[in-house]
Amino acid sequence: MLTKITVVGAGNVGATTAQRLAEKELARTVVLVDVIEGVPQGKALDQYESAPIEGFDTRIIGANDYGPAAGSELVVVTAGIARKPGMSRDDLIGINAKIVRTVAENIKRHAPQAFVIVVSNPLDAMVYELKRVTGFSGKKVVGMAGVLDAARFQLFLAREAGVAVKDVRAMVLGGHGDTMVPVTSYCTINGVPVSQLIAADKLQAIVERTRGGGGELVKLMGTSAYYAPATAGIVMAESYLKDQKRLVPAAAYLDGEYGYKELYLGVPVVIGAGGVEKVVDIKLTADEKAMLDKSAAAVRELIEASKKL
Ligand code: NAI
Ligand code: 2OP
Repeated sequence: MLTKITVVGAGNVGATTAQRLAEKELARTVVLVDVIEGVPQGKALDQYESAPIEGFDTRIIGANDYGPAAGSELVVVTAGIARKPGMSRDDLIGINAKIVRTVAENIKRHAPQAFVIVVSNPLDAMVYELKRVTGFSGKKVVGMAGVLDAARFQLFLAREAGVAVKDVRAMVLGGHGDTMVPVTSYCTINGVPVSQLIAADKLQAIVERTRGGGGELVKLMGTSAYYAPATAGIVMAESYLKDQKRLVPAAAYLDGEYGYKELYLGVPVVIGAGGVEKVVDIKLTADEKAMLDKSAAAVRELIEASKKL
């Protein structure tokens, strides 16, 4: 159990994340920080009042400043606006780049030792921005997207194949956007290549649904997803704090791996007590590598655009 975890942004993803961190007793204290007066304090108190019922001893505090967050060992960044119907993740950049910069300065000042998981969109550009402003090493700053995208992929595959969700293993790499790369060559159902169990046209339809998975939910709810995103962030947090060394797809800082330099992109990584302990270089088919190149180019364009804001 960590002493203190801070979640920045007390909106849908942030509040859900704080609640799950507390219910799982992953820290002694969870701090929820947001700019809206009363909201982080209210949500924190409301969640804390569920402790006697749920039976957890983690304290939840809400704040509009970073005083209570001082010395946090883990910070999850969910601050920023979410998509509305008709918007792409990239449309958020003008507002979210400035928000993430402010958040980064505060993390640097108040939690300089923290491992940081960025969730805010457009994910790959925002995690790059957070690393740039904090000056933290790539091992200490990671972006959450691949775990979520892979979970969507796994669920759709399991439903199509008529098998248990937990028997499906799948990987989604690349940027968290329309160019993401669901890697079918590494997709198995308990070791059986998925191509043996699902017809090619059905598989392609599932790949497309996965790529549009975030948009599907925005269309239904009028805002973006938060239950599965919060759960995906928790998996990464737990791997860090329990030194589980989970191998998961995540937006990691690349310094030559996969042929890319000074870029954040979704790749398989090992997360343990050292943060992003390893970027795992896997072999891809020529088609998959071409899709990853295309995705990397789109992310780089977004990073350059965010630098100019
Ligand atoms: P939301 O609108 O419910 O919450 C965002 C919160 O951030 C608001 O409460 C707002 O007051 C707060 N905020 C704004 N500026 C801030 C600042 N400077 N410091 C602290 N807090 C600040 O949005 P939601 O649904 O929670 O989404 C948050 C972000 O996460 C969005 O950018 C969304 O696109 C992204 N997201 C990313 C996912 C991923 O897979 N990487 C999945 C789901 C959401
Ligand atoms: C998602 O994929 C909005 O990025 C978020 O649901």
